[in-house]
Amino acid sequence: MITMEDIVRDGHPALRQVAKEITLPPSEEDKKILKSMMQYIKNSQDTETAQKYGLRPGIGLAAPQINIPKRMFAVHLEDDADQLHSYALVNPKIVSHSVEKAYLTSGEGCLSVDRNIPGYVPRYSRVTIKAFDIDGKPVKLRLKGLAAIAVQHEIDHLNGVMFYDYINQKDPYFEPPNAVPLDR
Ligand code: K1U
Ligand code: NI
Repeated sequence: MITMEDIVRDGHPALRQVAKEITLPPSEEDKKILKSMMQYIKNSQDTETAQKYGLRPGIGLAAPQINIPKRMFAVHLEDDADQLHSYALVNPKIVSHSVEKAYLTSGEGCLSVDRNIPGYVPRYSRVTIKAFDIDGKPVKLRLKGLAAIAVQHEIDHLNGVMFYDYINQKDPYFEPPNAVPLDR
């Protein structure tokens, strides 16, 4: 079971590396890791389990965050329309995106960052993702809102990019041009 002790923190080199593509179909070992990543997120969203094991709640987790330099991540969240987005994906690629951008008015957090970093993080409003599921089957997703933002945050982890890289240093609450605010 993954706990906070397995999650590397800001400053660890694993968070700044470009992760490697996974050989398809995913090996039993890679499947086991990806399943345990999804289980972490589910456990962290369960108040009792999170408290019992000291898990910080999250909506996503990428393999580099547990010091595994491979291109896979899990996302598990309910959007504002109460739609569940639960994805465990391998070798994801953003194949197209909107011109319009979006940002969470509450900013973003990260399980690998132990402090609050204020500011707007501009993301694409809508993305189309091509990836493979845990069994190696191709998947195509069209996402918007929080799900689109979470998936971009996780794909960034696969490329060694952190959410705060996008925050305007001079004015963290500078409204990004052509971007719509999203309340969570
Ligand atoms: O990748 C990570 O570090 C997880 C991170 C993902 C994320 C945060 C904010 C915007 C997009 C993606 C988190 O899950 S931080 C915790 C969080 O945002 C949250 C936790 C519980 C309920 C709701 C949100
Ligand atoms: Ni993160």
